[in-house]
Amino acid sequence: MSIISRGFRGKRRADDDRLPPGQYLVEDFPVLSAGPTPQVPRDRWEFAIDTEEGQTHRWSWAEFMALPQTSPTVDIHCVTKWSKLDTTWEGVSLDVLFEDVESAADYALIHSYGGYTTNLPLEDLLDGKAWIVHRFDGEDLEPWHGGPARLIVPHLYFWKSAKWVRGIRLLNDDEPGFWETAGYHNYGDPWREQRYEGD
Ligand SMILES: Nc1nc2c(c(=O)[nH]1)N[C@H]1C(S)=C(S)[C@@H](COP(=O)(O)O)O[C@H]1N2
Ligand SMILES: [Mo]
Repeated sequence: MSIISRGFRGKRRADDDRLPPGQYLVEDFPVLSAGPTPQVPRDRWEFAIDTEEGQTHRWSWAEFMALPQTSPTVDIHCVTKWSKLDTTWEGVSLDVLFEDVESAADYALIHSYGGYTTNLPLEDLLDGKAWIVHRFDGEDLEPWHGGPARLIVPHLYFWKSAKWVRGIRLLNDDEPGFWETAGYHNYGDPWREQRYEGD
């Protein structure tokens, strides 16, 4: 066995540990959108969190950009089976956005410009697990990847990472979103291969 092939296998093994069951690695960045790309000018962009008690917390683009920014590096896993390692983003942790939000809700329904929705337990957005990002790989987020800003929740299948995010509604009772209504798994943990309802 040559040194080169041993080195290659060594790297493959390391990456394989980071690959959930049934996934393959890609180097490019595929685009998956259920509809046309909404055009959202930054001066009309706003983001809102609505609580189950009817309180609204709102940010303009300028207010959002003035919040503390972080640069997560994460692996992402699409239910169509591609995974991409070490993607680098810049944006605001949901922990920052939820700092002044009082809520006893257990569930969140994410809303996007263009009408897309996706649901998840509120706790999956908190404690350093999710961000609203506006830059990818050192550049402003391209419109087809969700710019001006998108959610990323990398520990769940990538359909939970709503592009063109507009707001979050907090709910006492879970409400399925776009793909969850269409037969995809309600939670979508890639490590437990929760692709479809019943998995
Ligand atoms: N608003 C919106 N967000 C979305 C989608 C969509 O169609 N609309 N597709 C989801 C799916 S299925 C995936 S895999 C990722 C794709 O993100 P990308 O196009 O940047 O790769 O976005 C998710 N977020
Ligand atoms: Mo996807």
